[in-house]
Amino acid sequence: MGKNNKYDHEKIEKKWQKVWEKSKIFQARDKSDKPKFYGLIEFPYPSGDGLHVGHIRSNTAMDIICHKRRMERYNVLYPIGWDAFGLPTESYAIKTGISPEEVTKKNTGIFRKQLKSIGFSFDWSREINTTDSKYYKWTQWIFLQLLKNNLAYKAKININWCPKDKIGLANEEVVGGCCERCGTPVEKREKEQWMLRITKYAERLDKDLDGVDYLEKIKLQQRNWIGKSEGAEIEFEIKGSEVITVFTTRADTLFGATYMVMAPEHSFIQEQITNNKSQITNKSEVQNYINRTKKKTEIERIADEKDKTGVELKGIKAINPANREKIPIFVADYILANYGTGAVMAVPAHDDRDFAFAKKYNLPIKQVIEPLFVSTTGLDAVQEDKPIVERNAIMAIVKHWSEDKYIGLKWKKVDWQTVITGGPEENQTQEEAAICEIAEETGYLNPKLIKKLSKVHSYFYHVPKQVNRLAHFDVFYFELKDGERKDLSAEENEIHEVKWLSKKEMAEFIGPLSQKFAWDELVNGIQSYTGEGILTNSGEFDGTKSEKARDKITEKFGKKVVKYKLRDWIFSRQRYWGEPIPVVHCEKCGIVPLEEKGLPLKLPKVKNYQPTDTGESPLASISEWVNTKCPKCGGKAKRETDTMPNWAGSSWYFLRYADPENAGEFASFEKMKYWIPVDWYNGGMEHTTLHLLYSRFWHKFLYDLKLVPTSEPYKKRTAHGMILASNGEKMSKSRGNVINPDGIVKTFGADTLRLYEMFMGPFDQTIPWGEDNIIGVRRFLERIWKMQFKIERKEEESHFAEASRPNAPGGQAQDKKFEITLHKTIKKVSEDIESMAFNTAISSMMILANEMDKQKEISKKDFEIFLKLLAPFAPHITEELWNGLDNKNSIHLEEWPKFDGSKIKEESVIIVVQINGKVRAQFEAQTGISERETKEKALSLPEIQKWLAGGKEVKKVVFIADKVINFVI
Ligand code: ANZ
Ligand code: ZN
Repeated sequence: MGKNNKYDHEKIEKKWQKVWEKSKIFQARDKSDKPKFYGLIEFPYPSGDGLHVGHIRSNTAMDIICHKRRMERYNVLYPIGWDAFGLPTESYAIKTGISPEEVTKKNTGIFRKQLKSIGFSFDWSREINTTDSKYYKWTQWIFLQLLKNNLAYKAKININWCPKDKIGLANEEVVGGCCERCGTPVEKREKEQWMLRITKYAERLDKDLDGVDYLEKIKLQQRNWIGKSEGAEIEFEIKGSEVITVFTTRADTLFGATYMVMAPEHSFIQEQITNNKSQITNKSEVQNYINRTKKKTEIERIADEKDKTGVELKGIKAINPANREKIPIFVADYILANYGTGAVMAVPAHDDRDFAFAKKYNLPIKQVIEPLFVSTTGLDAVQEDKPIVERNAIMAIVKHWSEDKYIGLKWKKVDWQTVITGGPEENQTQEEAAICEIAEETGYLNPKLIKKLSKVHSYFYHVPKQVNRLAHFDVFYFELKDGERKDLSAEENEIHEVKWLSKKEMAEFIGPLSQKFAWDELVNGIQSYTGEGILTNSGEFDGTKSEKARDKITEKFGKKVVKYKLRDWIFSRQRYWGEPIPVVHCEKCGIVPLEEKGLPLKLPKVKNYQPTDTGESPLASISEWVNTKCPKCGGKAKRETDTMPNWAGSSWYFLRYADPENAGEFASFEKMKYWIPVDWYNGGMEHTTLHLLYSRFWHKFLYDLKLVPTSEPYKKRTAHGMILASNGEKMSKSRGNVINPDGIVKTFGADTLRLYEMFMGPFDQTIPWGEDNIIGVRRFLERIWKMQFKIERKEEESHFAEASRPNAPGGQAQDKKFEITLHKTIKKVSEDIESMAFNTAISSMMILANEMDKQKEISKKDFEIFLKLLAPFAPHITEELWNGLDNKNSIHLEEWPKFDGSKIKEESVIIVVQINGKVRAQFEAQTGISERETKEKALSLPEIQKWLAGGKEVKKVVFIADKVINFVI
């Protein structure tokens, strides 16, 4: 074998890229006996910057997974294409006069060449391009189906308008009130727009998340974006005019609604200020206020936490339906027009925003919920199966006669820190009971009642009595007149210690939540309480728990409703470089869809790509194209000149990969039945709200038409962390900090770059670019390269072969150790790839390489196993070395190594758990268990939890590996 001593990456990489392309080993088969695996990455936008290192990180990750699946004998689809409509291309065209088509062609050419130079195992035979009319024909076709099914409509709406880009922006494209692309402050403009009724799918888009395997944080983002909220609509009468419906999630607080607030855009207000008969006496003030709020963006309106503004509608009142009280009505911009009903009942005692507003405008604050604190953790957690015993009780906060200090009780037998509490004897008022308890528990004889605080309730498990206690506390604040004190009984002295504490110490000292609440109220005054509790000041509902009252009050005064924050999708742009919307406006027939057989409606050539100042698309100026005939009546008609947003093509591209050449359908059902759903989709967190939601919506719609086989497009979705520039900024051309991979590929090789990017840090974390360690990764590959000269070519020497032979002669201790390392590495790499822990997979291979290096000779089989593990990460060098070992077929078609579980069984150890140096528990664990795992496991033990009950803080952890963990509390 003519071995070359030098690791010539350039030669090797080019050579194998050619071989793979010719032998088509990475092409997916539409029919196969093998199970299928469809791995997907977000197809790139071919920008003028070229590929950047961020693309390589995410593409390599999915490439590794797809390589492993092929070696696990799956029929793998790993496709690539171009999401090529978009503003940067258009802006470039405006600047240079070069057509967007040409720009796109040039840019995709660059991207393609770059991607190929990295050696990704894409199935290049399925390459698609959203700007290809053979592709967008089907984007247009799907739009027509949406139109036919009443899911597309035109509406005049207020849109966010970027005056620089001259483009309407979706809410999500507005960041901090500015255009996401160029940073220009966004204005409001009323425009007629195409809309898609995604809201019709809100419930399913939310609910079906239960059945997919997305990262929890992605599900959460989707759920927050959809914003499902279950509540009630309640009608408030307005004397002499009409009824206003409010939306509330807290109907239980209805009796505490002391005023009403409406959004400035609410139709009632619009109507009242133009109506001559209206009783409002301060119309011009109201009108002025409305004009001022128009200038704010939605984000500013809700973000203005501190400074809530509003104006009362003087001369009219609303009636609270629960207690028939007349309450004032305000217009305020913290109420959004397009959420709920655009009007709310304000309950300052139990809502933070209303509280701030009420304070500012001096409005009544009426408490209707008394806090109820339920213990759910620790020894006193409520036990469902135990009886409930109710009891009236008192809580007393007591201040020193001359200092700013307060009494805290430190309990001696149990781990409690409290204020003074107790229960009344018969014939005793609550106040008398409190004075008695003070004397009994502390000996102080002369307390003076200063004030009563809010009543609180506490629900917990009473350990000595073995019942669930529901205690209703009256809370008193006393100041001692003097220090006169009787002696405490010996018995009492055994129970607790009396401590004098400063305000600051008290806040930290008090354990129970109900007592913390009382203390907080004393120190900071009454705040809004937004939690659950027990009703008060609410007529027949007094004493009812808030959750239950919510239903009962809704039943009596309103009706149950579900609301979503999700809005319909603004689906038009006044730009050139997008899919033309395939409809005409006929003078007689109105909006008429083009005939499906006439699709695609191609983008015409224009001379000028600049949008017009009236905000119309450049298409509007091509009269030969605009003026056309109506497909229905044959009369005069004008084409729609808006184009689709760049989210359109990406809403269904994964379907097209299943059947990219199909001219008769967007994809054949049979092929989709095989390939869909996507088994694993990885992409950026920045796309987990919009793109993911939009494509799930289109997919569900197509599913309803029975055109796709599943109701969800993606089985599994994960996300990568972004690569930032070395100074922590986002990489972008305008900042001039984009790292182009070409130079690195040339100097170090694609394999080094791939491996390096996967080794940089945890895959899901954002990471700044740095090249310091690239040389280390390169040296690792050079060491592997040199190992080929140490191969002992006798099959018997393989530890792997031995592993599968039960009676293998026992080797030396060194051999045994290597064998364990080998099998551990197989296990680690296999598992780490599945959890996308690529960096730790690589470090385990580095450890194995060290072990191999120590040996004088390496068996061929062992080396081959190692190469197979490394192959998905560094496909070229492994292929070359594999080939050098006289293997005929590609390493990438070999079988993925399996580990032998019996070889890696580890001894277990007993870990002792201490609290403040005293042994309190122990447990069994695997040798080498990490500090973090030890800590987690120890803290979860009930014997340990009980020592930490009542919010005890762990101050220090002492860890001796495989032996002891000690918590200092
Ligand atoms: C009375 C109330 C009492 C409320 C209380 C909360 C606490 P989510 O959970 O996000 O759906 N609200 C309703 N429509 C609104 C609008 N257009 N703009 C601003 N706020 C609006 O929020 C629902 C709650 O937000 C509703 O419940 C309402 O205030 C407010 F102790 O009604 B609530
Ligand atoms: Zn017509």
